[in-house]
Amino acid sequence: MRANHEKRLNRDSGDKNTPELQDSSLGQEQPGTVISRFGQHADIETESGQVVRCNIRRAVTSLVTGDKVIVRLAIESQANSGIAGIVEAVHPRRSSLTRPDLYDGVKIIASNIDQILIVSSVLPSFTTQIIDRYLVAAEDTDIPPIIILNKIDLLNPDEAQAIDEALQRYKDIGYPVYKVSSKLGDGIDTIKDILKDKVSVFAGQSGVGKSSIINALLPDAELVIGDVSDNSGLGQHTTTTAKLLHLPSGGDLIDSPGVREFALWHLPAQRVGWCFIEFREYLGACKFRDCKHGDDPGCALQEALSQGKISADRFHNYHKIIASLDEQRHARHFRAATDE
Ligand SMILES: Nc1nc2c(ncn2[C@@H]2O[C@H](COP(=O)(O)OP(=O)(O)O)[C@@H](O)[C@H]2O)c(=O)[nH]1
Ligand SMILES: [Mg+2]
Ligand SMILES: [Zn+2]
Repeated sequence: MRANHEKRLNRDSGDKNTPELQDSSLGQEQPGTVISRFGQHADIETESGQVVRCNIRRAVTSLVTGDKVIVRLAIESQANSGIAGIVEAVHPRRSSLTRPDLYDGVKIIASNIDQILIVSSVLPSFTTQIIDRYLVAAEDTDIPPIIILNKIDLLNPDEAQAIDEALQRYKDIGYPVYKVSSKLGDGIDTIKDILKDKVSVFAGQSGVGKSSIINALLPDAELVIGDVSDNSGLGQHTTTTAKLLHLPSGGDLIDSPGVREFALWHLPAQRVGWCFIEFREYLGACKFRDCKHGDDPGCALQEALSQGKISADRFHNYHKIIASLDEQRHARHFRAATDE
């Protein structure tokens, strides 16, 4: 099957293994993009902009929103099935977003994403710890993150200064930072520019204003209102149908509650350290290979901290994240055990 899959990617015509659509009723292979995936079907957008509900070849073992595919459309519409084509093959992904799945480990929810916009705000209160958790999650996927501070209309001068200092630390290590108010419309044009020609996702804690920003970008807001919130903890029973949306101002958004709340779940401590991008140059330089970067002697990170080369806040958040991941892991083991 894999060989067939390869062949199809090379635009070869292959065998037939679906009863619903016979090759004789299918047109030429053509490129498409997965707009949305529903169980055994997917909505595929062709290059002409047509969106067609399709079956999926068995050889295509994984298909998610954002995937670039090869599709063949039915020549005659299939009476009463609503199925009008078949996904023949999927191109390798240049990036993918994952979420925790209690039994399967990693589950891919969307692909081919260019950037993650991490939204924060002053209400719920501004915390670098949550920003760092999202940054680590983004770095782990290798998708460049951008930090957005929303609700700047609510900032009082005292808060503003403390927050500016915190945000400057992110700029110093190379992250783009933007301040907006979806309420007043401040900065929304800048966000539109950032999104142009890219596939983006918004992520962030509930209440920071993700829906509000997306609604400001998408006048046709019906598409994004009415989120079903994910209350299932690890989310393995949630239907997270991520949807790819075209923005009128240019660029695409992949959105779903699962995408927005994509988060850090389990990473080995070493990987978390690597995901703090400014720590990278010190990793491996500690005296002990298994250095926990706590009070271990000869710790290169502690040294960098004492020289002011890394920020105390980021270092603190690193340890908080490691501690919380340990807790989470224990909780999950416990839950898995009691589920039996
Ligand atoms: N003052 C102010 N409130 C905002 C702004 N953006 C969103 N909100 C409010 O924040 C709350 C949460 O917004 P929502 O978009 O639902 O956040 P989400 O959970 O991240 O999608 C709502 O009451 C919004 O009206 C803003 O720029 N300024
Ligand atoms: Mg929302
Ligand atoms: Zn160390």
